[in-house]
Amino acid sequence: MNTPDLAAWWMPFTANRQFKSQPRLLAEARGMFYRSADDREILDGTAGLWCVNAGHGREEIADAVSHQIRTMDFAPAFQMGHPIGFDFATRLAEIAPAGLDRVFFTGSGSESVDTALKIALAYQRAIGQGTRTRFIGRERGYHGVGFGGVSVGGILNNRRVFTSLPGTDHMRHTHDPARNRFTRDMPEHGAELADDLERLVQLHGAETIAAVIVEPVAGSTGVLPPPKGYLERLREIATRHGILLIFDEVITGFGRLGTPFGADYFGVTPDLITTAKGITNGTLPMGAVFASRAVHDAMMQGPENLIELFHGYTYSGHPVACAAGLATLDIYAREGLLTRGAELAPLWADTLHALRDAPHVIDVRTIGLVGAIELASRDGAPGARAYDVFTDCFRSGLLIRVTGDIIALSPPLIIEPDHMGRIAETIRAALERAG
Ligand code: PXG
Ligand code: PLP
Repeated sequence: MNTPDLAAWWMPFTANRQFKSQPRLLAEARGMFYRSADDREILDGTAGLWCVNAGHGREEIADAVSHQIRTMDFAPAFQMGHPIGFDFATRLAEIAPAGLDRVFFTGSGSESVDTALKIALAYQRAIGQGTRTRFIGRERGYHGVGFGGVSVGGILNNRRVFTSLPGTDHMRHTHDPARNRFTRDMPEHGAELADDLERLVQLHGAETIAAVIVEPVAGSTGVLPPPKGYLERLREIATRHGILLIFDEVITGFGRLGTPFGADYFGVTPDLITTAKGITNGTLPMGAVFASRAVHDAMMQGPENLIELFHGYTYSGHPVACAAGLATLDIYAREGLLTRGAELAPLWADTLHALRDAPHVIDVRTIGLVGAIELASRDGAPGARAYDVFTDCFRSGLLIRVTGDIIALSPPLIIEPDHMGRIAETIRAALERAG
């Protein structure tokens, strides 16, 4: 392998100096596998970064992208339009949870979150509720890295250096290992934690709160499925107080739980849904916010010659990303991938829960085709053990994600049972070596 010069790329969410002293480089990808730059096969246990839901190297997407670049590489979407953008929005609306069929395009999950927060403010003002400017997030929430997303997010390291938007507050997270250890699907205990929204209403006044944002299943902070009844309760409290409910489905969207969206899985309908990642199978950067008719239509009231929402990105509805997205939706439909996770979830859960007796394992959580294996931390060195397991797995031919001492798994939705076995065996062997 010709190692590239590593100096210039200041890498994201990476310990740059440590990484560059011992780089892990991926060079090719096909189906369930990467190939490392030193020519080893690496099983993809993370769908890239929770995004390559249909598996790697899909020819149909490559062809659609190539064709679109040749046909029309870019077109502005401010006071202009292009058919493929409308076609893609229509197709997305068809698979969206009922009623959430108005689509605003962005370029990433972080942009989707900022967009949804801004729509919430604009909507509240449009209906004469302009005092509602506050946002409620949740501890251990991840909503990307824009200032809006960081402010409603609940991850200390993502927040401490950066100033937050004023007027944000947080509910408690729902992770309660003492009561809910080794659960499959939704934990039994914790629905009452949704009452934190009621508490914050009592503290700040409902008339100051525009929206509450949560991930239906917190992903990046270690796979935290919602307790039974929690999301229903949150919905009820938000509705009662005129607060918009935003589901951040950047991870749970596009089949991850075995339903098209998390809203479908849990049977709870939010007012806005943020998405990205799987929308193009990770091939091109894109995101979308799905808005309810009520939110959308409330914004379509003033004089028709005025722009209703002063917001948008150069790349909103990028035609090449739309082409990738349409080809992706075709694959999802043809191969039944938006619901395949439901068939595979029981075996996936069995496979991961069988690791409960492996060294250092203190919890296993599974839902849909997501899983987490939580490890006891080494004394005085949080995260060190999981990092060792991560590098060991990579050497042994498996890509996993770790956050703190939690291993997070989210394989492509084309996974087969033998891949699951290989994931579990590789992790077990790494845990046995992990000290
Ligand atoms: N919301 C949620 C729920 C996410 O998971 C974002 C917003 C931001 O999306 P962008 O496209 O701006 O990154 C995300 C992204 C991890 C990991 O290791 C998770 C994400 C991104 C990178 C790493 O868990 N999620
Ligand atoms: N900064 C400058 C100077 C710009 O002109 C623009 C867009 O025109 C932006 C930032 C925003 O870029 P984007 O629309 O890709 O988010």
